[in-house]
Amino acid sequence: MKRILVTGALGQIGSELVMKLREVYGADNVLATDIREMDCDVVHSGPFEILDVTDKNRMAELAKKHDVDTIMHLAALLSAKAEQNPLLAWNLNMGGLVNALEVARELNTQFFTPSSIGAFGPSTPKDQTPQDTIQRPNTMYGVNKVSGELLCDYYYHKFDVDTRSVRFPGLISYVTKPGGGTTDYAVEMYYEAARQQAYTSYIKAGTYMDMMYMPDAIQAIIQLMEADPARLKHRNAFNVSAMSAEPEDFAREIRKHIPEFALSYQVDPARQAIADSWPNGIDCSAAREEWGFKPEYNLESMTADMLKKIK
Ligand code: AKB
Repeated sequence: MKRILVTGALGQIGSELVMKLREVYGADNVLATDIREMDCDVVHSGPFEILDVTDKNRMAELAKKHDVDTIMHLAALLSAKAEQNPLLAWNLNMGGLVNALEVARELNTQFFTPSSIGAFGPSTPKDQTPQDTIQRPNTMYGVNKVSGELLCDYYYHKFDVDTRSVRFPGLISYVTKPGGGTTDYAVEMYYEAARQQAYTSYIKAGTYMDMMYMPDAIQAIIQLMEADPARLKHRNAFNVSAMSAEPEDFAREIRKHIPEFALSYQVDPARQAIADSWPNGIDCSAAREEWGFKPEYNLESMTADMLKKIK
């Protein structure tokens, strides 16, 4: 049985991951932490503590107090927000990560932190982007993610910390909205389709990016952390994705449920530039071969479920 500390537990991934982890490992075995407190299931269904991830002493104190053997470090600024405030992103994303890795090293815990398709850049092959390839991102978020992947590998090789990670694509969820990302348009489109049958996209038509439904993302984290380490040739981080899609693909699928749905465009150059620097679609064969990654939802089944749940 694991005892897990989750940082950024009230964020887009955390709010669903914590609930699933509590179901699998028992509510008392999953300590949720975040910089703020909210009136929600994560706070009420098990242990919760306030934690600013730049405060390493407090993180270590909580990890010891709750006797954790696994750290899942999620607290981070997303791509668009990071571009608006690069220094804050560096301090939070890298400062938080190195603190969490240090606590993992001191307490000899297992460690997970998400990387992203943002770890790729304009010189990366755009289609079927390989697991091992050029990573020269031109965004602060991307710089953080590549540095994070290297740092996690370093802690694995140098200190024997059992670090594991995935490169998440845009994550679609009806529970908690993302904030400050580039792929957020897809989530917004579903909400606006349900609310007013229309959406204005800040990403232009024809811009393909990888996407995945949140239940598959949560399942991937649990599966990777439970995987037999002897099978892992890679660690930080595995390509994972369930679909490559552009705005018109979402609109077409939504119209099967809401025929009058109208999609228009008002492109945001800052977020479009980030999207243009990312792959169209990544190759996930290493994740499939090394730990059995197998997403359940495609664009069609995800859209049907999203619209049903939002309504
Ligand atoms: C973002 O858009 O910043 C994130 C990501 C792909 O990492 N959703």
